[in-house]
Amino acid sequence: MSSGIALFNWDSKIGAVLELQYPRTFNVDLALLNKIYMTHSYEQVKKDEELIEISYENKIILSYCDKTRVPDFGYEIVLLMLHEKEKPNLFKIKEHFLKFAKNLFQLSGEERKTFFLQNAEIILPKPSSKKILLLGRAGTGKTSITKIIFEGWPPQKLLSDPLEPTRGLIPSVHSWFDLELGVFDSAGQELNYLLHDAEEQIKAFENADVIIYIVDYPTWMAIKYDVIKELETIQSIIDKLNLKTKLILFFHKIDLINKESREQELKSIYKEIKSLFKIKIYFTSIYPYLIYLLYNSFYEILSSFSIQTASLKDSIDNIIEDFPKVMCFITNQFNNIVIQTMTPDFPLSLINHSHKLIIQLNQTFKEMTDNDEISHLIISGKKNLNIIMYDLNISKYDLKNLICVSDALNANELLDLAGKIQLTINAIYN
Ligand SMILES: Nc1nc2c(ncn2[C@@H]2O[C@H](COP(=O)(O)OP(=O)(O)OP(=O)(O)O)[C@@H](O)[C@H]2O)c(=O)[nH]1
Ligand SMILES: [Mg+2]
Repeated sequence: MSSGIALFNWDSKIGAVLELQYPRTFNVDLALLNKIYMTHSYEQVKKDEELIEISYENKIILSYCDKTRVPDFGYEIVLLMLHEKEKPNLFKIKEHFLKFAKNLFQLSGEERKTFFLQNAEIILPKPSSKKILLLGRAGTGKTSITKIIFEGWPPQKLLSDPLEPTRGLIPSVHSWFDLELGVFDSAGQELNYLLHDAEEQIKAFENADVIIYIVDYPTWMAIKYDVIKELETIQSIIDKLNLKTKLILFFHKIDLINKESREQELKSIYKEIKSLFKIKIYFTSIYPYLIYLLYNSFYEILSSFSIQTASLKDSIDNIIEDFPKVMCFITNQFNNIVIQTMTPDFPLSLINHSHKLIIQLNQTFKEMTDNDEISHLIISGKKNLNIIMYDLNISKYDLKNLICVSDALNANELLDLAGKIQLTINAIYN
């Protein structure tokens, strides 16, 4: 049996009836449900809320029953099954579980079901870990990217004050929602050795969920065929070691391409690489006016791993779907986009424009919220564009700002919508 959460009631004729469970594959055996029911019903005289902890086949089980409700609703019990290894976190988990259970029983029918499914995965402790390996030639930008995305370094500093070349394989651990990310930065100067030494290959590639190969524009222009060969070698190592690793290409420093011909040139580079490899390609740069591309790339890569991101995105999607031309995103302390969503009618031409505006505003907004008691900022364009930045400040999950953009709603309507989203986020995370 794996970890999970379930809600069941007790029917005096048929016994335990499972009402809801999470994850869908969570299988609780009837013997266990009987045991839990017996434990709660044992002391008939006690009529309060009960949170009971039992051990069962190397698992910890918390079960909650509000006995004051039994005369009206019968025995309704919610249980949480955990691995023994969660013991050190048990106090915190109990606190969350109790809150979850109390709220759950205040609801009924569809509302209860929705609440259960939206919150179950949040309280279920499951920090899944992922490994990202960065590969690429010397000076292509691997360490700069790592510093910006995972440590919040300002891009300008990395451009004006470059880093020393990396030596060896440098691991670092970061948390991103429910994920624990192991990021491995490598040394460009040692790439050849890494790709051709069997032991080094295993050390670097083993358990990697994603390998990001970074090539910068000047390197591509100078030694395109070597780059292609290198990508082939990387793919063949993945195949040889029989790994499930996803290979992704970052085509970096696109700021160095002449602005006038950039779009055209990127199109033909994209076509050329795609004709050779079936891999995802992201065009990136750390230049401030293009950095949203880098943020977006990581947002896309990381959100495909995280159950929590998907669930939060779904909740926001449900709220905005009835509104016209809305885009919404949530940033973390490093101003990285961690959730992004939009209605299908949001004008594509406005996406980049809004991103750039918001990047410019981020620092100012941060200073305002740090120094003054400011919770949100409204920017109204001369035409229809309205932007609202909300200070979410949910530091436990590293959610900083909620940004809502609309090309159709007026400032008040958008403020209303942002308020609704904020309430939903708070309900999930607090
Ligand atoms: N023009 C431009 N320069 C960049 C960009 N990103 C990084 N750089 C510069 O590229 C140089 C190398 O960056 P690093 O991050 O140290 O490169 P690396 O891939 O880690 O290099 P090794 O550690 O030797 O493998 C530095 O001078 C950075 O300022 C970018 O988007 N555009
Ligand atoms: Mg480096």
